[in-house]
Amino acid sequence: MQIHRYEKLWFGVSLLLIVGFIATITYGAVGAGIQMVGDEGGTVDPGEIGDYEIRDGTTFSDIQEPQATHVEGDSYEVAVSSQQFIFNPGTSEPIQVPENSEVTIYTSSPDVIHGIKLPGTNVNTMVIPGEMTKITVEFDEPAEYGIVCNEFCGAGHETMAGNLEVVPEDEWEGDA
Ligand SMILES: [Cu+2]
Repeated sequence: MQIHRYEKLWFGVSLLLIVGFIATITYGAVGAGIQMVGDEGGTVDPGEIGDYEIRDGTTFSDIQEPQATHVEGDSYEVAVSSQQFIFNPGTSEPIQVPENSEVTIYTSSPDVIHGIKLPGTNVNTMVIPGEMTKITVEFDEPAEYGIVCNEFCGAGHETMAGNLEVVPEDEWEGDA
């Protein structure tokens, strides 16, 4: 069978494109270190997120402080209420974590759907009333990050923002 030279060429080019598409999708899914937020945080009564049990004997409200709570080694935890139209903590004073830490953020909403995003990190997820969102992020060096809500959540949505400070180890005043 005779196939025209150009037809062969286009056949080759389109095959290459398909392989390219599959390669970029595969890279995005596994190579770039992007993880989906799981549902292991479980559910929570939106009216009582403070009572959510982080682990035995420690509730959400116990670690809902601007200064991250030390767990063990370099792991820390912080609980944030994402609500109309603040992050508590985060908005009125910055969340503080030490450098070289692995921080697990627990967040939920007592009212409507919000988002939590720390530009420049892997933190970017929805915050849904009734669900506890659990996300882990590593901070290797001192820095300041903004926190923004990226789900439209009402009339004050555009003001819903906060800050997170990664404090140098020698200036860290919390537990280590
Ligand atoms: Cu919001």
